[in-house]
Amino acid sequence: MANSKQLSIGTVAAEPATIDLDWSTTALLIIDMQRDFMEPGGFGETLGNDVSQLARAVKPIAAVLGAARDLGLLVVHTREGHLPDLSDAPPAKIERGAPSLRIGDPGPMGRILIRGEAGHDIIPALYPLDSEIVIDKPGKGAFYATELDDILRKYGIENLLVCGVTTEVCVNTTVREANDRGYRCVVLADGCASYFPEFHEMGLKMIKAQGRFGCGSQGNDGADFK
Ligand code: C5J
Repeated sequence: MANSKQLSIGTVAAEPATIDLDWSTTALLIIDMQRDFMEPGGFGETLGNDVSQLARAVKPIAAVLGAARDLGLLVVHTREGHLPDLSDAPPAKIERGAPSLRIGDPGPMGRILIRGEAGHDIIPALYPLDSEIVIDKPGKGAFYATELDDILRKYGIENLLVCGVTTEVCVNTTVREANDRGYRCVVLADGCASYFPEFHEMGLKMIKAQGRFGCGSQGNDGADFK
C-alpha cells in the first residue's frame, strides 16, 4: 500500500525512449514469482521446463522492490492458481500438454498450482509485506477475473512497472490487458525471465514494438530509478 512519503517525478531508462513517471500514480506489479514456477517440483518443472532459467530475475526484482518500498510506491504481487475444487480451472487448461503432474495433482510442494498450497506461494526472497497487495488470478493475465483494475483505480494508479515470470506468457498477457485499460507500462527487462531465453528476448521485442510500452532495464544491480 502506498505510504505517506514525499513522492515525485522519476525517470526510468526505457526503450524506445526514457520515460518520466509520477511515482504517486505508479505501481510496481510483480507477476507470479511463485515457488510453483521458480522451484523444482512445481508446475513449471512438471511441464518439462528448466526452472533454473528463471532465477536470474530474482535479484533485479528484489532491488526494484526495495526501491519501490523506499519510494512508497503501491506494490502489487500476483499469483497464478486455482481454487481447491478446480471450479475456476477450465478443462482446456488442465488438459493442456503432457505434464508429469497436472494442475491439482499432489506434488512435493502440495497440489500443483492450487491456492493455499506451499508451491502456490511467493518465493521467500520476494515475499510480500502485509501492507502490500496480493492478487490471486486464475488466468495468465492479471486483469482477467480479478479485482486488480478496481484496486489500481482506487489508488489513482496510471503507470505500471511490470516484472516477473514468464516474459512471454503472464507478463506479456498482463501488459496487453493493462494497455487496453489505459495504463502506461514499463516492463523491467532484467526483472523478467522465461524458461526459454529466446522467448524472453522476443517477448521484450514484442512489447517494445507496441510503441506505447517502454522496455526498461535495471542493469545487473537492480533499479536505476532517479
Ligand atoms: C505460465 C506464467 N507460463 N506465470 N504462467 O503458465 O507465465
